[in-house]
Amino acid sequence: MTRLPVFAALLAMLPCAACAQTVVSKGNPILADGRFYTTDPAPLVDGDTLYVLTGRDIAEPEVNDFIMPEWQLLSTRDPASRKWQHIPGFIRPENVFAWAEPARAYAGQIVKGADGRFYFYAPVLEKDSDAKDRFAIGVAVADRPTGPWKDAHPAGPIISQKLPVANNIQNIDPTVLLDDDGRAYIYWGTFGQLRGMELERDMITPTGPETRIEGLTGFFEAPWILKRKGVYYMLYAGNKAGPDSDCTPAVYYACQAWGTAASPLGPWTYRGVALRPVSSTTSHAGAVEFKGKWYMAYHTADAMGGGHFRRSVAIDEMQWDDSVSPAAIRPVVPTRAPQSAPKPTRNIAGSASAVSSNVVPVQYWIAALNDAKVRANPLPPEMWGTWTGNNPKQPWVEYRWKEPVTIDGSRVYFFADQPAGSGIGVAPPAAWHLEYWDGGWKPVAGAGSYGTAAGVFQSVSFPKVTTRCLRAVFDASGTGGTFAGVGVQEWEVLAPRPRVPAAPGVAASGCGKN
Ligand code: FUB
Repeated sequence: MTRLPVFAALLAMLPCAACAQTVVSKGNPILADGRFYTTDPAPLVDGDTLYVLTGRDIAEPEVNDFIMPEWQLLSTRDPASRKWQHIPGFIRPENVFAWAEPARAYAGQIVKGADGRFYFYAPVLEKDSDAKDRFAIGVAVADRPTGPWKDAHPAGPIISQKLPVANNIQNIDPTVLLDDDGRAYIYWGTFGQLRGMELERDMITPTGPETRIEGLTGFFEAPWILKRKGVYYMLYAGNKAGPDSDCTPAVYYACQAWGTAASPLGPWTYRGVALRPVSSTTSHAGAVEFKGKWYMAYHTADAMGGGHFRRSVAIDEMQWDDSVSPAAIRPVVPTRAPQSAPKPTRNIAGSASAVSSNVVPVQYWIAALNDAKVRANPLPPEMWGTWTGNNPKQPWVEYRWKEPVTIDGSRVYFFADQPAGSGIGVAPPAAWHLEYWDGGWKPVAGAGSYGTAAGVFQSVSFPKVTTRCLRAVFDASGTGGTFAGVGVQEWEVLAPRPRVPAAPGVAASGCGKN
């Protein structure tokens, strides 16, 4: 061991209350200036303080990966005051668990035990394991939420692909309930696999059996267990996707869904959606009662420079509907810190509603067309696309405005994972053009040549037209009746002069028949 890890390990043994920095937040996300991204919130109430354990994303903006070296701690005595204590660098996996690798400090939870001590359930990578997936769940213990923390089970994890029984899932996202009768239950899992198991009263030792939890429709990951008025509630990231889904239109995104059970290991019943999809593709939440009010903490991509892998914790009140049985979680209304006024722009696409010729496959999201975001390394829902494996020859997208608009330009940003001319994958279109509605669809005259290369904006300008509906029509690339998909990250429509953007469009009726 070199000196540095010894020093870091010694630091981990010190209580970290002294490392706290005071932050006065402007609203959600709590830490919004992009210096510290906070993820995977796990709230905990102890006495007069609300703690929120969080992870930390440090991925560069174009990196699509969870680069998460450590956990952080936020705490407040009054969320309405917006005054928080922030302990960055709170715990690192390798400083507490000798058997763990640095990094991948995924979603954990701190729970107060019946003995008054605090138990930290942490998914970490096991250093020396030949398991196919080395994620495993360790438990650390402390006398205070701020630590110092020590491994409560130094022999290694309590759950892995080998323990307490063999499983082939990714063992992450633990959540633990200490029931009123002193029995404790742990739930964990991701990629649609949810497990539950009783723990001994020591909060550490699995008693088994490891149970598959079924009945929670669309379960993807991030379970959060809570009990209220004798009913067990499970919040979770659900990704049941589709145009008519109550959860999410695009499969990469998730809602916070919830279900209930009359006993801790089920059977469970799906009940509904507690939080609509947020701006990050992952949705991870925890809910607690604090000083007579319920709060849901969740993460979003809303901080400065934020993204799907640069997430930040927000907190809002969560209300119950006690007029029904079991009591229902009312959908949480997300709030944001006041935002500065939008800058004037010629792009009026944001005030239109978008439709397309295709039934949009669930990996894409048509809302990406006019979200004013272009990314170097987009995920599929950051674009509209047609790829299904059997791709249309001439798809189109259409903007509809509530009132006629006068326009004289447009810009399209194509996505491609195949070269021009390809008939497979997603390729730049062979050609495209604009049509506007004027009692019938008419090609926009005088637009000159339409560029097709992907990865840059392709601009056209043309003499003014006034219309309520505009289409971009694409000739898909390909030969012999086999066509590549078309992908568009952003489609802008330009008015002659900049103006303050109007509010996002409400779906207006179409102009033509289809
Ligand atoms: O932060 C890493 C992973 O992303 C968590 O474990 C999941 O719940 C999701 O939020």
